[in-house]
Amino acid sequence: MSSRLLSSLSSLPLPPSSLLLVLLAAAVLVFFLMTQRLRPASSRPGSIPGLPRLPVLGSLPWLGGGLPPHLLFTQLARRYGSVFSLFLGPHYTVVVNSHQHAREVLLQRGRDFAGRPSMVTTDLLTRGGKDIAFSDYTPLWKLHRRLVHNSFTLFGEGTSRLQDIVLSSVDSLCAELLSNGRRGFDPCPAVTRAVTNVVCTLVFSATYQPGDAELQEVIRYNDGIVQTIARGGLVDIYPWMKVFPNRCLSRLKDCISIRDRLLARKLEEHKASLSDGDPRDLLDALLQGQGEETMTDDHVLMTAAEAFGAGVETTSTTLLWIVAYLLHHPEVQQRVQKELDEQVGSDRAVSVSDRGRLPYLDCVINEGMRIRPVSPVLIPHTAMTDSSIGGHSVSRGTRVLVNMWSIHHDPEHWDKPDLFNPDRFLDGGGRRVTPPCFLPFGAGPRVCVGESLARLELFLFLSSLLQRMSFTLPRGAAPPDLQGRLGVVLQPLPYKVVVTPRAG
Ligand code: PLO
Repeated sequence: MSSRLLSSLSSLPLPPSSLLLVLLAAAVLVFFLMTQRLRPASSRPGSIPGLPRLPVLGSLPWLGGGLPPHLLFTQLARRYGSVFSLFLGPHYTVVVNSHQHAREVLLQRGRDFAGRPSMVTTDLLTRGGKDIAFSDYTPLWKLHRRLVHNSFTLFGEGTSRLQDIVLSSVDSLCAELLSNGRRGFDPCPAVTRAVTNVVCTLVFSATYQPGDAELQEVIRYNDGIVQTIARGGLVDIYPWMKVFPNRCLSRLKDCISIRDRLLARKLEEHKASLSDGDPRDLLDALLQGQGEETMTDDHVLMTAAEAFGAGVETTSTTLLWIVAYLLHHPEVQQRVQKELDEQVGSDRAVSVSDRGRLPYLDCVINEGMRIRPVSPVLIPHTAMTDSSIGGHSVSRGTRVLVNMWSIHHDPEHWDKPDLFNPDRFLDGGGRRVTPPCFLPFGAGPRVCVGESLARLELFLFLSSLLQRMSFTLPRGAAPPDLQGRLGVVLQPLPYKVVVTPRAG
């Protein structure tokens, strides 16, 4: 989240009234400057080296320059060391850039650092933390998370539910992609629609035809949240700014109320037709598991909304990154297709049980998530007790940012980290290996609750697509830009493909 806080700082999208306030703050600051010397972020002996800071603004003036946060932090780590500190406005924040320290924060002392800071935009999104991803660590959260996890297993591995849903959606996705003929087109809308459809079926049993009005509404409000939650930046650092008119914040509120109307309708429909039998979808499973006092309707709704949002944004983005890399590396695409031809053939659909036989495809998915992690800086953690990182003491309330980007591009652990090379996930004997510095879903108590569902979905989508079609560049077109754009997730810039059916 705070990736976006920072990225928005370079452009300072402020309404005039806030601008006035910032100017005032700047005046106060000049006064302080004249009376005080710059202090580094933390000047106690043994403490974490860090950026300088000013009153009110903290280290923000040193974070400009237009680089997105994951790259900026990677650069700062070269200067200050792999663990460094800074002040985001008034908030003392430690940035962790190596996998050893990330493991300390996420795993070894995972409980100490399992808290979440409260932020204006995410509090709005989640009705004050009644979700899983952004909510603080409490006994109720643990219970809630366990329930969600159990509900997910009803659809994931060991069942054919997800497979049936993905495969029926892939059919229409293939038809849609192939309908473009030899013309180059942007695959993003079709892929997003297909993934949205799968997630809607999973969460509320809704399946939509292309062009369905409700589906369009869902896509539109989700898009609005993605764009605004990525821009409310300063409000999340200085919560008092929410009292000033803010275009992004009001758009976010509008989208949230559209979402809420839709969700409330789904909830009522589900409650009216709920039975004790097998849950039809995630919403049923949550309602059935709802203990009277603890899990309120708000919790159920926020969980469903979040499962939906996370499911759509992360999966579609990962698929689009992988396709972008396949356009750069046609030899990788051919090798995946060769594996598919040998292990599955073209007469039947790929199934979950083929996964063990398709190691190279798995490596391609892993390499996609390594080289372009959808969450290059994980959602901020906070220290719930006094603790330590790398032998430095860290006091309660400290915010901790884990820079997954620098961990996934660390040249000490990855040979040529900028090269897309799925073979790095195979050992000499062709067996799959998972290096310790590969953590695309985070780790520990806050690890992504949808990890196995996500892996399964990526596998089913990608295998079915590559079994039936090939992706190539339009004639004369340059291969896709791989820099990406950081919003709520790291997305590829739009690019064009030509899709050709495979024989068989
Ligand atoms: C995406 C837009 C939705 O409308 C709301 C939503 C819920 C959960 C968020 C997701 C958004 C973006 C990706 C996030 C996910 C929770 C975990 C995931 C942040 C904002 C990542 C990548 O950490």
